[in-house]
Amino acid sequence: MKYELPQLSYAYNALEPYIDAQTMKIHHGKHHQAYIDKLNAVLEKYPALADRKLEELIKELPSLEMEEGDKAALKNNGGGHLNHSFFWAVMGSEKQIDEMLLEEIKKTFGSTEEFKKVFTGSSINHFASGWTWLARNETNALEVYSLPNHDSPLSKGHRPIIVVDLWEHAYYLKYQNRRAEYIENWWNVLKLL
Ligand code: MN3
Repeated sequence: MKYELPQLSYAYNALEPYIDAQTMKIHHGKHHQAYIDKLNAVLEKYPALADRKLEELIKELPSLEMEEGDKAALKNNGGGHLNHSFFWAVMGSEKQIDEMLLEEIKKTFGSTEEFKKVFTGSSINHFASGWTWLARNETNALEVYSLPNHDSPLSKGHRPIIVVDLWEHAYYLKYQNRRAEYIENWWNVLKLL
């Protein structure tokens, strides 16, 4: 199966002024597309994996029979595809508050504000490229952490709940080096909270 760029459920300018249309256009149309192209290229060499779910391939990566270079390509580009698809889906111009998640966040972190502080702190302190996640761990509890490159909580057996892209291509046009300002604004387009 060839992977294709998922359509966004909103226009490139829908997240303005917090995320600008130009950034969205390049991020979705160029960066995400490039990960998909490279993902398709590496999977073409392994017909036996063609029918497997990408989530499973990422989770089982260490045990897959692939050349190491191809494994790295699958991790980076498969992760790139999954992470971006997930990132687009948690954002929107209209809030769709998940009340149950909100309650659980309050129980786990004390308050929504405290959760945002923890999540923002993790994203600001993360060195170089990566993603900050709210994920459900193996005991079903909520955890906040950042992972490098295009690594995914799926590799740890965790389930992603919320994610923000920390790669400079996600914010550099509008915010340049000001990652903290990007994250602060990004909360406005996270539709779940
Ligand atoms: Mn990105």
